Amino acid sequence: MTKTSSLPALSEAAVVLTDSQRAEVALLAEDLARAASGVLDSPAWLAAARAAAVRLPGELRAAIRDFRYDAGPEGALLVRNLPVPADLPATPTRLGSVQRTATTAAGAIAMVLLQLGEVVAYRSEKSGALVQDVVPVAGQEGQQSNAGSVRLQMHTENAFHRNRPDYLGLLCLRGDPTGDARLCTASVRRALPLLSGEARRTLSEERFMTEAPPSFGGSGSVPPPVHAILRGAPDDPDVLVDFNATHALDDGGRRAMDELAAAFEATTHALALTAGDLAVVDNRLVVHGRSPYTPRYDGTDRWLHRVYAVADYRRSRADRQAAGSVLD
Ligand SMILES: O=C(O)CCC(=O)C(=O)O
Ligand SMILES: [Fe+2]
Repeated sequence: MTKTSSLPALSEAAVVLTDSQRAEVALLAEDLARAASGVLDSPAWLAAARAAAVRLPGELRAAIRDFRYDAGPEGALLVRNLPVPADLPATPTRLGSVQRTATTAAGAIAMVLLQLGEVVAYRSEKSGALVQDVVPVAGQEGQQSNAGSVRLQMHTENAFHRNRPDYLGLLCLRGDPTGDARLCTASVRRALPLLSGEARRTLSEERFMTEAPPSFGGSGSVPPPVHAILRGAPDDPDVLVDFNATHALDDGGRRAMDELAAAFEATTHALALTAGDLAVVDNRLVVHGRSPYTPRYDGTDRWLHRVYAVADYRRSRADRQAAGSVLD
């Protein structure tokens, strides 16, 4: 992957927990594993997780607070040395695998995301579980989904959804034993200066459509809404695009999307996550994807936990039944 020389590695700006901070997080997460009978998706467990989150080590809370204020030029925060059990079970191999019981790792990722906003899940995705597994699944190799292993195109998470997450956390429980799988992130703040004026203008116009995946019922007979890819402040816009699901309505739009793809390519960070690494992505500024790799499906494959958070919980209330955390 090409890189501009001025791009600092994400790992250079990482928050690396000391071993005593890691032990503090582990203690909080172990307490949390006993709360609400350890049932992750219950309101009582979430309440306990919110209470525990404010007791995370001060340096970590300060870093998250700064990131929430402004996610910086890279729009991503890497936290390393989080507690992940040494006696990890085999990597799940089933489609739609989720974490329903409160483990140390699940507690750790939930606490960090709860310091960024409120955690949410999607009823149509991974059965609405708050902590999801990202694992390769046999037979899904060619899918543009987290279960696939061909290159996963750069995307805004749940780009088609009006309540898409503001933040996405990916915690590595087990790294890819081949070392090939890399989480790719690219920030619109880095890509913008590489775009021509014409591309910027075109991408700021409502000349694009993003399809919902079949798991969300596709777009049915109603065409998806037309939208702009660059949104908000022209000098510091948000980005909304999925290079697999977003289509331009005309040739000019297609050319602008090609330019944007090249600008992201030139500014991509590719990170081989290892156990205890948590990548937090600001989903308004950053697109992410994954390099291709070769899973073995024998329990030793790459295994991530994924959690979503929104900055404004109230805004999605009409789409959350009984004030729960699952979005329709
Ligand atoms: O496997 C990865 O590194 C990223 C997968 C992904 O895009 C996701 O889980 O949302
Ligand atoms: Fe994703």
